[in-house]
Parts: sequence; C-alpha cells; structure tokens
Amino acid sequence: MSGKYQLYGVECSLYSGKARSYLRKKGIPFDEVLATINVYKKFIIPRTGVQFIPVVQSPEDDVWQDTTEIIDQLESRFPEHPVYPSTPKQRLVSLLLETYADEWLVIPAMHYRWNYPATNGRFIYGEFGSIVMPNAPGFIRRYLGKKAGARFKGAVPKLGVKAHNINAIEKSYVSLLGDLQTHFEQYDFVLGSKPSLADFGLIGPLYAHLYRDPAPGQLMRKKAPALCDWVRRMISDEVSMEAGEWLANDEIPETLMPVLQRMSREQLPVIEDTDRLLAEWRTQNPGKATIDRMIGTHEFSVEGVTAERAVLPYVLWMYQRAVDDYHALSDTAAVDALLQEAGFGDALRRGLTHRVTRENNRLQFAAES
Ligand SMILES: N[C@@H](CCC(=O)N[C@@H](CS)C(=O)NCC(=O)O)C(=O)O
Repeated sequence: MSGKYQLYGVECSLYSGKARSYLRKKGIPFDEVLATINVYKKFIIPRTGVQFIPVVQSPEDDVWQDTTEIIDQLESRFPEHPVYPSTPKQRLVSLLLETYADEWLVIPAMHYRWNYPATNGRFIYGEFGSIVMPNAPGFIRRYLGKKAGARFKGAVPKLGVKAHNINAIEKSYVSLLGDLQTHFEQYDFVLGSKPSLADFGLIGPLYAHLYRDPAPGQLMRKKAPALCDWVRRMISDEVSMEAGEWLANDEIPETLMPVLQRMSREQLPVIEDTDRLLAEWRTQNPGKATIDRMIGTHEFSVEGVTAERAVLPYVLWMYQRAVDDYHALSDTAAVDALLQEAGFGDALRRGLTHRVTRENNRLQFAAES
C-alpha cells in the first residue's frame, strides 16, 4: 500500500461520490480502488464485516466504512479548513441537510435509476457489470450487471416508491430541482463560496444517480443548469476548502428555506415514527445486540400521497447528530427561530427516545448513561 489514502468505491455508487468529493475538495491525497466482487471478498467484507461501499483505508491501515465516519476521522487528521461550520445555524443546517441528502434523496435517486430501464438500462447494467468483471466485453458486462443490479432494483419499493406514488415523488423532486436551481444561481455552494458538510451530503444522490444516469441527468440539465454547474464544481479535482467563505454572521441563505421545509414536511415525520417504532422494537427484542437494518414497515406521505416503506433505523443515527448538536448549544434562540420557520417546530429539542451508536459498522443501542 502507498502512503496515500485508498478509497474503495465505484463511480455509480451514491456514497462513494460523497467520499470522493470530500477527499478532493480537502486536497487529501488518495487513490481510488475499484470495488470489484473480488475486492469485496478479499478486503471489504473481511475488514468491515459488512458489504457497503465506500470504504477508506488510511496509510496506517485503519479501515472505515460509512461516509459520515470517514469524514469525521479525516476531519480529525486534517483539521485545517474544516467542513463543519463553527456557527450554530450553519452547523445545524449542514447536519440536517446531510441527513436529508443521505437518507431521503436516495428515494428519487433510486427511483430515477431503476424505473427508467429504456433510457438507463444499457448504461447502468454496463456499470454494474464492471463491478463483477471490469475487463469483459460490453454485452457480457451488461448481462452480468443486470443480475448484479437486481438486488438494488429490489430496494426501490422498500424505500417507498410504488406505482401509485411515482407521480408524487417526481413532483417533489422536480420542485426540489427548481429550489436548488434558484439557490445555485446565487451561490457557488450551499452556505456561500466554499463547500460544507451539506454540499458533501447532497453530492451523493445528486451526482452518481441524478446527474450521471441518463434519464435523471437529462431532467437535471433541462430544469436546473445551475445545479449541474454545482455538481461539476463538486466533482472536479480542484481543492476548494481553502478559498471562499461561508456567509458572514451565521447567515442561512433564504433560498435554502424551501429545501429545509421540504425535509421537515416529508422526512421528519418518518424520522419521528422510526424513533417510536424502534422503541417498540426494543421492548419486543430485548436480547438483540444489534439493531436490524429494517424493522417492519410504516406509512409516509409525499405531495399528499401516502405509501408504505421499510422502517430504516439507521436514519436515527444521522439525525441524532443534529439533535446532539442542538443540545450542546448554550443559547438556542437564533436556531429555534430558524427551526420554526423551516417547519421543525421543537423536534430537535424533543430529541429521540433511545440513543443509538455504530459498533463494527452495525447499529446498536448506546449503553444507558
Ligand atoms: N450510510 C452509508 C451507506 C453506504 C451504502 O449504503 N452504500 C451502498 C452503495 S452506494 C451499498 O454499499 N449498498 C449495499 C447494500 O445496500 O447492501 C455511508 O454513508 O457510507
């Protein structure tokens, strides 16, 4: 292994794009290793115990999965030009938007990738085939990719995308594109003229799937050219944490308000219901050391249309970071006003029923303090 960091990922992976963009913008030297089936068997599964990408290996041979953990580990090693804003509103908004991007925008990302086979099929099956056999001819890669992609395609209904709410999901996403277009006509990044954690969250779904896949890519180019420019800035090799500033006086751009309001309208009820259902699950599964990835199903609504989706407790670990951040504030007045306007009410103050933690890349209940 070289003295550089190694990023194990693939170009078509949502969270790999988040880690790659972070490493580039911070100017951290790294090589990318294509996460083939062979690499999963020989390295990813033995070293992480799970089958997720991206994985980052440090020059000292520490191995991390989960982009949030990767970013936090690297932030402690490369503290100059932090990606976490130091002011209360901007930091909290970054944490909330990371949660929204990672755990909610995966819905349109997966929908537009897998439900447009006539436009995306050839491209995406070829991409998935490269994970199995990178050097095989195109038609073999596409054949293998179709099989390899089946598991991911199967996840789409679990995320809540059903025949009857597709129009609603698309309507919501197209509105979001409009909001982001308005924002990026005025600002280079989410909080001003340099990226923050919020940008790294958003680049996940907005690059590999929604910009790069043919069907949603056409849509983004048509509806949100300024957002496309932001995507290109985020994936470029340019190191950009050093130049630029976040807005002065802890200002939150007014153009982010519709995005935060969409999050509070669509995702917050799901987070709160997940918290309630996890508390029930805990009483029903007293001996379980780790929390299952899915714990049943529940209803959610987008644009007035209700559907069922899997209950995914991992989101609580992401959201808990925002809750912790809120509770660490000595004065919450400015943040409270922002949260009211954004539709979160006193949700962060209320917090969550149980603390969760990640141990060996699996979700667990934290030891009660
Ligand atoms: N929250 C994790 C998610 C990682 C993740 O879900 N990665 C996808 C690829 S983009 C994956 O490996 N999925 C495999 C699976 O769902 O079994 C992160 O931030 O890294």
